[in-house]
Amino acid sequence: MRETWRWFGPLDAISLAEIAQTGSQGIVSALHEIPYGEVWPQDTIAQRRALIEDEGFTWDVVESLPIHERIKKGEDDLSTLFANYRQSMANLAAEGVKTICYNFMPVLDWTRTDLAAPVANGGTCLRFSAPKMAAFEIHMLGREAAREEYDAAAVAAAGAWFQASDAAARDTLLASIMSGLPGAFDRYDIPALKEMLATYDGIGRDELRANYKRFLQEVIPTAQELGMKFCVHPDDPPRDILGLPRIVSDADDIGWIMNAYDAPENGLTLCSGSLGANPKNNVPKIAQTYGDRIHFAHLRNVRKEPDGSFEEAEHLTGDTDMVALIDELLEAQARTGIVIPFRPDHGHDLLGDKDVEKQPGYPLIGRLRGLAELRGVIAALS
Ligand code: DNO
Repeated sequence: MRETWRWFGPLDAISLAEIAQTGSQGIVSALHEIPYGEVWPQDTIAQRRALIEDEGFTWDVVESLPIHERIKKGEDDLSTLFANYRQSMANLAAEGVKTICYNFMPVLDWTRTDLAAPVANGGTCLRFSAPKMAAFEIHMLGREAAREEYDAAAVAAAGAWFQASDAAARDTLLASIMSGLPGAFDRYDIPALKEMLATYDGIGRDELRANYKRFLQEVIPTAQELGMKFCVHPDDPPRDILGLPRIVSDADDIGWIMNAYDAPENGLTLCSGSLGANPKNNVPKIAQTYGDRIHFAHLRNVRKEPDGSFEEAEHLTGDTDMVALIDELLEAQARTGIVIPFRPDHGHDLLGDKDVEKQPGYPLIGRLRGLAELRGVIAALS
């Protein structure tokens, strides 16, 4: 397996020189500054690539080449957006960057309610509290239907949290929920989020799947011509939120996607943290079933709670058997002969991490600790 590290580009608080000290060989990056739906120019890609290669790395994976909301909503005339997407693919391929990670989550990317929940030995982690998310949906957005969508204990706790909260606590919750949106994407306030959600009225699971299939039909043939690999990132959390359907959450969903365009270029980003937060998922089993279509792996762990909450655990603790999972990924590699790039996904904020202004979930020391542990497992199993 090839060690990679996510670098958000020149604005990342963590420099490539620092990343070099982690021992990673590859970089995962994206042109976050370009608004969704626009073409990524080849010269801008070339500049990013030069920065990466000048420090001795290779640019292994694009994460993400984002999909415009209009595509997810399946609007009538999407020809310009699809053409732009294919042009960005061609420009990336011309620069030798051929693996594309993307997601198909409507409106929000990964969602957490707490960005700095304390962990036992002093660091902090990212946390999804079902009561707080329910409080946000029911009491801050006024989405009464959410009462039926959360565990009864979580709904009761949501009311109590909301009653006890002040404006600052509610603002912090909104900011935490919005912080999964990377780069150039606008953050929403409550009215703007309501407006955005309303544009999804009438789009259920079947409609979203149809729109996703249409996207695959538009881009996978181009990926085949260009020798590129696509790998969808699972939903995080892997459940419906905000009344929006989510269709990349479990093994059945993955099976549907792989069949929707049955070609090796239509693959999966095996994100153990996202998939591991759904109690239905056996992550090593998913890796075993779809191993030949896994083009990229995000390795981290979560600890689930009965009310639907979860928090990010250390890489080797938590609910997913990381050793069994890595064993499956190594098996897949042995079968296909193709090396799978992976990155230590989020880490805890440890030691000096708290003093650095960085992307939530992406501290230097916490991820370095995760990488070192994963590296040990890989070495032992190899
Ligand atoms: C979170 C990440 C996601 C991921 C996108 C891929 O830290 O794993 O934001 O990059 O969902 O499109």
